Parts: sequence; structure tokens; C-alpha cells
Amino acid sequence: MRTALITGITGQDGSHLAEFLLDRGYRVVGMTRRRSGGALDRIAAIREQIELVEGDLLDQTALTRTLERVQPEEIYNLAGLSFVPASWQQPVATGEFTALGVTRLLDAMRLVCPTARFYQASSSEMFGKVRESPQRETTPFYPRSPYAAAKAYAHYITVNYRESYGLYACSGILFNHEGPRRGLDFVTRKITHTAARIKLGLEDELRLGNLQAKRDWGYAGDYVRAMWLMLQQPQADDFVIGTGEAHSVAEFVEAVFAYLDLDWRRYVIIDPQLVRPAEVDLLVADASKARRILGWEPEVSFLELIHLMVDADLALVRNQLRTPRAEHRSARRRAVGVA
Ligand code: NAP
Ligand code: F7E
Repeated sequence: MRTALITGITGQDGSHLAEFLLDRGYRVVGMTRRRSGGALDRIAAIREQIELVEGDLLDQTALTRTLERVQPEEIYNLAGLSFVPASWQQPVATGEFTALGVTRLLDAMRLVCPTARFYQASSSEMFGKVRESPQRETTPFYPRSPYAAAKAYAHYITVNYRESYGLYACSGILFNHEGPRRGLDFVTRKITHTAARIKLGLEDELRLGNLQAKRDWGYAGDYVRAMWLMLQQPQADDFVIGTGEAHSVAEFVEAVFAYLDLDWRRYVIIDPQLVRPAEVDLLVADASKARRILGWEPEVSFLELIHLMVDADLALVRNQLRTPRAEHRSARRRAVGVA
């Protein structure tokens, strides 16, 4: 039985990846940070099948001890602050976790389990103010937020540890990927969740920032397969993962409201406070290297993703309406745990 350690297991990707690896017979260990109360909604359905260890990307000793205890063959580093606007509010913390945290983890791996395989959750945000379109592995980076700058550092330190110490360390440059487990702050989920509430008469407006920004949106379940494939190759390498299709936020809104048979113009309000200090206007992937070497293809289309998310949010909100307040939490847990 192979052992995988996942940092950020309580997040969207961590929960999908844990399920994917359990299906393949892995022993799955998740590293979580210390909290006063549990927020394990996304992994509630698999809680009995996984192990959790406490650890922190800020603490070198804790990371070393975690690796000594777990002895993983595969390490997936998904933990970090992932909401871009929050990185302007917490630029130093972003650098500590998202940038230096990766060095700490790689260094612990180098000393404790140098033959393990390492996956770093890099991001298309590193391309920022894009130098070419579509973006591929060789496209230069132009980060536009503290988040993106920290991810660029993390990307290069991963490449550097591979080249300096011969570690099997890969950087997956993933474009936006979504689904019913996406946090409510991210634009796709904000739209599908608020639109579901509007449809059910619970809300009458949706406040958004820049509707013109374009993203390459895929389904998170497809993207965790790519992470795993990267760690099964004869040689470690870096890969761009995305669908190759760009859509604007406005197109996403229109498709969601059309699916719900609503006119989006009646509900959407542009709120200048939601516009970012520096925007990334267009991201679109050239994932041909991943197709060629990993045999990876996305399976869920743009419209299928939207329908999947809207259906899940309608079910979630209906459930909340039916469930007495004290039970909302467990209803939500069931909803995010099955989608
Ligand atoms: P997510 O749902 O926000 O999950 C982030 C995970 O990181 C959670 O488990 C969270 O733990 C943990 N975390 C957050 N802040 C932390 C901190 N300061 N210290 C330790 N752990 C912390 O994000 P996701 O969508 O699954 O993304 C996973 C990774 O891929 C992230 O590194 C993200 O930046 C990167 N990425 C995501 C996308 C995307 O489109 N989803 C694209 C490219 C790259 P708690 O539950 O304790 O908060
Ligand atoms: O914004 C625009 C916003 O927050 C997408 C993270 O997973 O993907 C994600 O980062 C676009 C931006 O994701 C609102 O200005 C308009 O142009 O959903 P988002 P993101 O910033 O692209 C990358 C690949 C990651 O690595 C990140 O971890 O939508 N937008 N109005 C809005 N965005 C939000 N959040 N809220 C709005 O009201």
C-alpha cells in the first residue's frame, strides 16, 4: 500500500485528491493546521478512511517530524491561502505559507525521505499580465498579486530542489478549477450559490467586480487526476493543466442565470470595491504537454461544470430551507461531501 501525504486536505482540491487516492488503494494522511474547532466538512464522508496529523507550514520541526512519522511515498503540497484578494490584506503571511512554506517542506523531504515524490500546487496566476496566449510551461511569469508572487517563488524553489538535489519534485501549473466544494468567495461559486438563493427567493442581488476578466475554468475532480499522473512518470517535470477555453465572468453569469431561467441583468450589481488593485485580464491554457506526456484530458465541459455547480447549490439551499437551523451544518456537510 502506497502512502500519500496531503497538505491542505480540508480544501477543495485536497478533498477530491484524497478520494481519488483512496480509490486507488493508497493510505492517505492529511496534514491540518491546529484549530480551536474542526472545519472538516469537505472530508466528512471519508474521515474514517484517512489519517490526520497536525502540522504547520511555518514550523520546520513539525514538518520534519510529520515526514518521519508518516514516511510518505508521495507528498502533495496543496496548503495555503488560495483567495487572491486576501493576499493583499495579508501579504507577509501569504509569503510565509505559500512561498517559504514550500522551501521548509522540500528541505524536510530532502533530509527525511529524499526518494519520495513531491507535487507543488502552482498556479496560472503566475502568468498574470500575460506575455503570450495561450500560456504554456515556457511562458514567462508576470505576477500581479502577493499571492502570485509567492506562488512564483514556490514554483522556482521546487524546480531548484529538483535540479540541485535530484529530488522528484513537480510543479503543476493549474488554471482555475471549480466545483460544488469551491469556497463561497471565489467568483464561480459566489455566482452559482447566490443565483440559487435568488431562484429560491432568498436574495435579490448579486454584487460582482470586473465582469470582463477571462478565465480558463475546469472541474476540480479532473485536475486532481493530473496531479497524481505527474507523480507517476519516469522523470519529474512541470505541467500546465487547463481546458484551453477562456470565458469571461459575464459569460459565466449569463450561463448560470439562463440555466435557472432568470434574466441576470435584473440582479447583477457592479461593486467597485470588488475590483482588484491589479487585475489579471485573461488566462487560457495550452495544456498540450500534459496531453502528450500524461495522457491527461479534462472530462467536464464549461456548461457541464456550471450545471453541476448550480444543481449542487440548489440542493444545498433547499436542504437548508427544510432543515432546522441547528441541523444546517450537518446538511451542508452532507452536500459538500457527496458532490
Ligand atoms: P482551498 O479550498 O482554499 O484549500 C486550501 C487549503 O489550504 C485548506 O485545506 C486550508 O486549510 C489550507 N490553508 C489555508 N491557509 C493556510 C495556512 N495559512 N496554513 C496552512 N494551511 C492553510 O484551495 P484549493 O482550491 O483546494 O487549492 C489548493 C491549492 O492549489 C492551493 O495552494 C491553491 O493556491 C492552489 N491552486 C488552486 C487553484 C484553483 O483554481 N482551485 C488553481 C491553481 C492553484 P483550512 O481548512 O484550515 O483553512
Ligand atoms: O476570480 C473576477 C476577479 O477569485 C476570478 C484561485 O483558486 O484561481 C483562483 O484565483 C475572476 C477575477 O479566482 C468578482 O476579478 C469579478 O478576475 O474566482 P476568483 P482567481 O483570482 O482567478 C487561480 C488559478 C488560483 O491559483 C487561486 O488560488 O473573477 N471577479 N467579480 C470576482 N472574483 C471574486 N472572487 N469575487 C467577485 O465578486
